[in-house]
Amino acid sequence: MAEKKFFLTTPIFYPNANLHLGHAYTTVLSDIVVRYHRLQKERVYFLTGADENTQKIVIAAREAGKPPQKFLDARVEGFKKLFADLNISYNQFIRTSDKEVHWPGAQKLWQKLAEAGDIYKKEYEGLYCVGHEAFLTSKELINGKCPEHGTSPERIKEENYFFRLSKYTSEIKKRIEFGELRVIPETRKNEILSLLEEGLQDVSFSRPKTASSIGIPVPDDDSQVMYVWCDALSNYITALGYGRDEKLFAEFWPADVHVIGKDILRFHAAIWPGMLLSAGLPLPKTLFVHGFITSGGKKMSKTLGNVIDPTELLQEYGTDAVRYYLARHVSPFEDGDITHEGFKSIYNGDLANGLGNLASRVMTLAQTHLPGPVKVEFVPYPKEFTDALEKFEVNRATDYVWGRIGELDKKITETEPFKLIKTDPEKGKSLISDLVRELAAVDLLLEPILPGTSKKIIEAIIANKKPENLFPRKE
Ligand code: ME8
Repeated sequence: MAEKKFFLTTPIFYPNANLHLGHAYTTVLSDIVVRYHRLQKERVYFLTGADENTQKIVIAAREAGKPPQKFLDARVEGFKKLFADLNISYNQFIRTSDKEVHWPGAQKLWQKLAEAGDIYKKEYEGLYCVGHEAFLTSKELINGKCPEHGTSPERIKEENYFFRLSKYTSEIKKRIEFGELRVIPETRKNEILSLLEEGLQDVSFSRPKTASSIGIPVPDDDSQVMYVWCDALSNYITALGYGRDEKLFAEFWPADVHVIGKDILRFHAAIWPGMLLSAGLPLPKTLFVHGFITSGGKKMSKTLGNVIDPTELLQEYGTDAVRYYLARHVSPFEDGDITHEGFKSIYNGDLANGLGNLASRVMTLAQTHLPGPVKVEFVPYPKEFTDALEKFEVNRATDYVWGRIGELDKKITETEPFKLIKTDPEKGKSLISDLVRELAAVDLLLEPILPGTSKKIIEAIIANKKPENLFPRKE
């Protein structure tokens, strides 16, 4: 049988600001899942990137006193640096400003929608929120302001192209209801189904081109540029060569999973399937929708000054400490809170005293008492662990690993190998060899979650030597 393919995407992030811990969460969760699928010997493609053709960039670049493209390049370098520091194993980083990689496919997709009769011109008046990059209804405003961004939307009256999304309401609803397009978790599925119940409105899909606007020209009409969400969503197929060189597209589309946050569910579960249906393309198999990380009980925001910068945590604690925290202590389904104090106490408890101490205890015993390295064998992953990862529940998978760490710690305390080795050296050695084998089995489970640490531990086992201090205690 041909090996299974697995195509996973993250959202493409806006480079108007630096990435914060929320963006890191989406990306680390995705990375753990793809690493697991690679270890299952599947053919994996992992896509991430930057969403650049947005009005936010024009504004941010102007504030920074830089030309937009220079501004974008610097920000994208920052994204890539962060992803390298988080050990993110993406196959491709797409930039929607890339005229060779992204634009031909975005324009081809537009043409498909037009050929299907789903694009039409209309005079439109509405309230546009740049923060959302979307029109809001007056019902959504509080005191005339967008409740999420705290800004007054612009009243815009212009002629735009519209996408006939309303036409696809019942088809999308059916696909989601019957699980052909799975929306996980159930609460998000219900949320989108009730939205579909009300019926979808057609959406404005272009904006008039102005002197300062950036964006992909609408095919056959240079006076308009594509609406940023129409442009951005198409990245999931243009990255694979749609409209350019369709080899990867044929191999990997449809996506096995789009990982997204709850804020962009509507775009991914309504507009995107609508576009694909209109173009006659298969729908993604799964949308995995995670909750939000809050800081001190509040949404992270520049104005509140409570944004948690992953770079600071990485400098202080290292790559795998940040991966560990995000993997285990943030629930993928609910909003989760993080504070600096909480991070430190978990670091000391679970990593310094937990995993780090265990690896050091076992390998000190092995180095002192065994004549050479213990031969370790591959142990298949237990079902509890694979089940959790198949469902994207990296927190449960990590709980399982820490359960095993606790058991191994307990076994050392109960069997007292440091005493046994004196009273009965043969039995003592055999016990220590067992402990090394069990450490190796735990280490294998760590590979997708903490790849750097996992490598250090297996190298120590192979060399029969105590590893360097993996997680120094923080006072
Ligand atoms: O929406 N907690 O980009 P974006 C958890 N460009 N995750 C969070 C988060 C938080 N507090 N804040 C952000 C866009 N995220 C569009 C997407 S896709 C075709 C276009 C994560 O930079 C989460 O994944 O605003 C959320 O969906 C995404 O960042 C939004 O990133």
